[in-house]
Amino acid sequence: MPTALAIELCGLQLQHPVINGSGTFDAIAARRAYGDALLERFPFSAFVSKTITPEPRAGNPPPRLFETPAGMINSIGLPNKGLDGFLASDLPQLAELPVPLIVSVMGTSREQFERLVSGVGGRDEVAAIELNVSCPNVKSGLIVGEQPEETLALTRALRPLTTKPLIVKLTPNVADPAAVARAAEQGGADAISLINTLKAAASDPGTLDPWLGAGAGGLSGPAIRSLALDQVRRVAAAVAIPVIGMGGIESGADALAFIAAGASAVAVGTANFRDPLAGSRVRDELQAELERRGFGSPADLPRWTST
Ligand code: RRO
Repeated sequence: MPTALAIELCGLQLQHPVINGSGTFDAIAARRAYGDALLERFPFSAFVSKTITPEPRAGNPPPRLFETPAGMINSIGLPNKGLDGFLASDLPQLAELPVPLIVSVMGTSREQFERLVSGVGGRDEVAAIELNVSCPNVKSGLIVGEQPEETLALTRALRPLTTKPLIVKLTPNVADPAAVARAAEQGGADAISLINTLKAAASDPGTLDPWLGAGAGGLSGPAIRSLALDQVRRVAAAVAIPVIGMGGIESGADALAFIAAGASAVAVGTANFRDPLAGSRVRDELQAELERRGFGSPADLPRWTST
């Protein structure tokens, strides 16, 4: 019997466990490039938007990218149209995607987060909200997610503002991500996603100055996969809510490892830049892997956390 990949993730019915990492797939540009073919073969079972902020932002000065061995450093700096621009221009287009929409939001204060969650949470087109408390490229972007007490207070304050599922996106740049995850769960989060990028820097080989315009950025790709797997393992063992695992996932075997480590769903990020259909390939390979091992569904896979 073929493996059934469908899962339920904090109330969302998903056709398979593979979604995208926020900011790694521009669905609006992809629709322009591929037309309705994108909708017919959409690579992910839910779409996570690029993070938005209350006001428009231009982003960081260039250069914004650096290729590393087995990875990439980004210093994008959250360019976006702001909440009003997003609701007016991006949301109607993202609502045409054939999968549930998760909107990623980031504020630099509790009030800003409240504005974002109220603004986005009231829209029928939005299935869930991801709270980005882990951006390495904006001053104060990391502060909440580095401290369990701050994460608890923020999640608690936002929880009553919406009935939509709240997913808290964690930074790997802390000693104890499980403590932050527990705080988010205690504050009322419905799921945890991790990892965001690791703080990193690159040197211009000629001048030896910092390569990135902002001085430093966040590392992603296969270079961080083992670290991500360990953090997913630790967080999944610490909370009862579902965990969305990501960090350098490029194949069905990678996805399977994250699920075995305790993830309920996985996200493909950096791999999308090289291959916009990476998500579909990971899904197909995951299905083949599960079938080869005789599992009827991802939930049947024994978890590290249950051993
Ligand atoms: O826009 C970015 O520079 C960015 C964000 Br918001 C994030 O959460 N993680 C990242 O690596 N880059």
